[in-house]
Amino acid sequence: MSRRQAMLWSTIFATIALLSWTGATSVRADSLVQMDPNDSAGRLDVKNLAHGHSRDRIRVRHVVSTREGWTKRAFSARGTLRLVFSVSGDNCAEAEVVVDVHRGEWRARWRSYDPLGCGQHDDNGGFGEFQGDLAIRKTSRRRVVIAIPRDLFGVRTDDYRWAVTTTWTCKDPCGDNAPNRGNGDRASILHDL
Ligand SMILES: [Ca+2]
Ligand SMILES: [Ca+2]
Repeated sequence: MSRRQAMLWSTIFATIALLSWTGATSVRADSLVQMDPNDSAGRLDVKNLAHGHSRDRIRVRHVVSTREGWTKRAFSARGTLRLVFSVSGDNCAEAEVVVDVHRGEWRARWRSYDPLGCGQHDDNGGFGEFQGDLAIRKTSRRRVVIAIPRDLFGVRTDDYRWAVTTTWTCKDPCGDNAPNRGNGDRASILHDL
């Protein structure tokens, strides 16, 4: 096994261990680690994404890991982080989770996104009202875990996909889409709920 392969497996095992540790998530066949290349400047260059379930399967856990660390203060001033979701089978995002800092604490909120689908924005610019706060934990300088109740995904859970979009204010445009076949309007990691 090459050194690079060894490092990759080390990362995968570390993430699986994290999933097990953060709320007793079971490692199941429908858990996944999706790597993303070093393809962005700024501190929110995504290294890998992971998902899994809570033991009771009520919540779906999403883990975003970056190559560099980021503090709450720096993120507030310079960063954005969004998870986008498609549950309608068209691979176009129609919901998102927006991460921010509110009153000094991490916050993650769900809202509908482009509900008419595939870029057909409604009178609200495509965004619905935020629906409550989700469970979010910054488990290290480089990693955040967000748990989403399955109920939010609706009844069509056979084609649930997600992706992550980040931005970071820096000299040149900074930001990342992960995986690279996803972007702000597409969600391409298939997750069997
Ligand atoms: Ca990346
Ligand atoms: Ca990327």
